[in-house]
Amino acid sequence: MGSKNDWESMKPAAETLEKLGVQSDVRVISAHRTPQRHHDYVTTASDRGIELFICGAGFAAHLAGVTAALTPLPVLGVPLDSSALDGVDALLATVQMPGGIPVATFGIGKAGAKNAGLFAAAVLAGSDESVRKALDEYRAAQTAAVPETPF
Ligand code: RP5
Repeated sequence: MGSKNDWESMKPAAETLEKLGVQSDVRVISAHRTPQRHHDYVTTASDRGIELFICGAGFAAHLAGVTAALTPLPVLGVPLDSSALDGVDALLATVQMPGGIPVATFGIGKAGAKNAGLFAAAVLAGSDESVRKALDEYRAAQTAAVPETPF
């Protein structure tokens, strides 16, 4: 995420991954203010066993796009509502990638972060049976929690 203040919005991604038994490495890395940290972290990620990135940023959110420029690994972008434009600026910056450098973009804020966690797990489930099982159980529990009537 681009700043420490983004953690509140991005927490649902980490919590969802933890619930599904997927290990994550949470970092504050700014595309604009810590470009060298960003470059070093992303370009050495494969060697550390990282399989994909979830990037949350607000304002002119370049974190996900620049991450995608530095790695062939999947990049999931979560636009955050930290500016006067309530995240619409970050949404457009994240989703409107030029052809050739894809960023899978989610909704603004906490719901987007949660879905990014679920989507990341779905990607990993293709090659990890325990994650697939955890996702099945998550869905079953979610369904069971929906009452048939509001009374
Ligand atoms: C912060 O500026 C935001 O919440 C956002 O993530 C960030 C963008 O960070 P930079 O990458 O531009 O430093 O206030």
